[in-house]
Amino acid sequence: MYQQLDSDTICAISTPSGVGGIAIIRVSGPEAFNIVDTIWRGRKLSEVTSHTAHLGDIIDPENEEEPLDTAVATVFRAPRSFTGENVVEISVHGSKWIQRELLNLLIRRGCRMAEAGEFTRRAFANGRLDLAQAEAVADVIAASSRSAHRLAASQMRGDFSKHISELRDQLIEIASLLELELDFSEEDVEFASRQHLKNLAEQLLTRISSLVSSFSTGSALKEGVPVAIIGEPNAGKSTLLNLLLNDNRAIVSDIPGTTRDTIEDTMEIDGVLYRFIDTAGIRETADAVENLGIERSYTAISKARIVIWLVTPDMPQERFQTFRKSIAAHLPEGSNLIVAVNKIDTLHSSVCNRPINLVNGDSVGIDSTDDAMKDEKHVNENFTTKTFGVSSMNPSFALFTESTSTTDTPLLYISASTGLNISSLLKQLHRYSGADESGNADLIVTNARHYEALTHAKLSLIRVIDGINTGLSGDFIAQDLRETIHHLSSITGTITTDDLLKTIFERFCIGK
Ligand SMILES: Nc1nc2c(ncn2[C@@H]2O[C@H](COP(=O)(O)OP(=O)(O)OP(=O)(O)O)[C@@H](O)[C@H]2O)c(=O)[nH]1
Ligand SMILES: [Mg+2]
Repeated sequence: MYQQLDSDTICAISTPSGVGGIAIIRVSGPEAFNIVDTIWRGRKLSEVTSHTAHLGDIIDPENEEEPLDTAVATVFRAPRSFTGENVVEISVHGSKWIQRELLNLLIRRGCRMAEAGEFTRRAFANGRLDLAQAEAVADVIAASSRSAHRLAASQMRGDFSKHISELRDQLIEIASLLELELDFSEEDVEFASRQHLKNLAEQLLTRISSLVSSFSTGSALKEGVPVAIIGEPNAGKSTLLNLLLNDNRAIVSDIPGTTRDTIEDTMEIDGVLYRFIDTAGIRETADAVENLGIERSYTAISKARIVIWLVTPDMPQERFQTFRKSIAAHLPEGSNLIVAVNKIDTLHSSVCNRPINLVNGDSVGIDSTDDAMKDEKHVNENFTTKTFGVSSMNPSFALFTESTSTTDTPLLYISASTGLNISSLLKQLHRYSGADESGNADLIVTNARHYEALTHAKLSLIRVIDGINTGLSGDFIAQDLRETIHHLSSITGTITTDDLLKTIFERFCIGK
C-alpha cells in the first residue's frame, strides 16, 4: 500500500469531519503544486515562494463558470514542510459539500486519497521526524490536559528521542569497548576492564529502569489519573464525586447502598486530567446485586493510582481497622491512599456552619475564639486520636502497620457537601498525580510501545551484567548488548519493519 510512497501525490481533509467555519484539505507530494494549479484561479502556486498564503478561487475545469469556493492556499516547498514534500493546504468554507467536491476534484486531477496517518508516515520516511516524534503527533492531537500536552509536545520536539539516542550511543560505546577487548584478548592488552564495562552497564540499567517505571505516571497523565473514591455506604462518596466533577453526575441519598455500580467521569483540575470513579459502598450484605457492585469497588481500588477512602466521624474503631486491612489487601503497588474524614461540618453544629481550624488543611476561615478552639480539640481528640490512633500533631498514620511498608497516609478533614477543605484534598491529589515530575518530560514514558521496548532492553541489559559477573564469554555478552541496542533503536525507528510502521500509523486518522 505504501510502495509508491514518493511518487504519489496524496490528499485528505485534515480538519474534523462535519461542518465547521473552515475546513483544511491537505495535498502532499511531488505534483502537489501542479495538480492544485489546474483547479486554482489566482497566483500560480508552482511559482510562489514557500511559506506564503494566497487567496483564490477553486475552479472545476469542466465548469469554469461556477467557482466551487473562494479559498486560501498555503504553500510549503519540499523539503521545508511537515511531510518533507511539496505541500498545499487549502482552507475552504467548511461545508461538507465543498469539502467532498474539492476532494473529488483533486482526485480527478491525479491525487490519491491519503491512507490513515500517511502524512505523518511520509514525514518519518523523509526524515522530518523520528518514529517517537511521529507517534507524539497523535498524542499532541489527543492531549486533553496541560500535563498530557506537555509530555506529548516535549516528545514531539524530540526531547525523549534525544534521551533514548544518548542511552543508545553509550551502549554502542560499551559494545565497542567489548569488541576491542575481544580483538586483543590474545595479546593481553586491556582496553577496558570488565569492571569498567560492568559499571557502565549498571549506570545505564539504572536509567533504563527509571524510564520503565515512569510509565505508570506517564500513562496516567496521558489517559487520566484513575482516582477511586471508596468507603462505607453513606460516607458521602457520590457527594464528593459530584463536587469534584462540578456536576450532579451520581445520585446522592441518605439511604445506604444508593450507588450500586461504579460511575466514572473525567475532570481536568490544575492541569491534570483525573478519572474519578465513584464506587458502591463496601459493607457486609446479603443482597446479590449489591455484592456484585462491591466486587467492582474492589476492582476499582486495584486499578487506581490514587484511592480516596472516605470515613465518617462516627465510624467505630474496630470497623475502621477491619476496613483498613481489606483496603491494604487490594491497593496496588505504587498507588497512593488518602484517608478523608467527611461530614466534618456536622461536628460543630452547635456553632452552626462556622468553619473550624482544621488539623491539616488550609486555614479555611480560621476562628480563634474559645469555641473554635474547643471544636478543634474535639475534632482532634475524637477522630484523630481515638479512631485512627494517631497524634493530632502529626495527622498521618502508617496504613500498613502489619506489613513492612511504612507509608504514611495523610488524614484530611473535609465536607463533601459544603466543600470545606476540598482545596487540601485537591493539593494532595495533585501531589500524588505525578504531574510535578512531568517537568522532566524527556524522562517520562507515555507510549506503551516504548514501554515494551524499554522493558525488553532492561531484561537484555540485566543479562549483559549477569554475563560479566559470571565471566561469560565476550561473544555472548556482545549478543545481549546488541539486543539491548536493537530495542532502544526500535523506539526512535533507527531500526524498523514495515509491519511495525503499519501498526503505528493505522491508528492515526486519515488527514494526519
Ligand atoms: N452533613 C453532611 N452530609 C453529607 C456530606 N457528604 C454527604 N452527605 C450526606 O450523606 C448522605 C450520603 O451521601 P452519598 O454521597 O449518597 O453517600 P455514598 O457514600 O455515595 O453512599 P452509597 O452510594 O450508599 O455508598 C447524603 O444524605 C448526603 O447529603 C457532608 O460533608 N456533610
Ligand atoms: Mg453513592
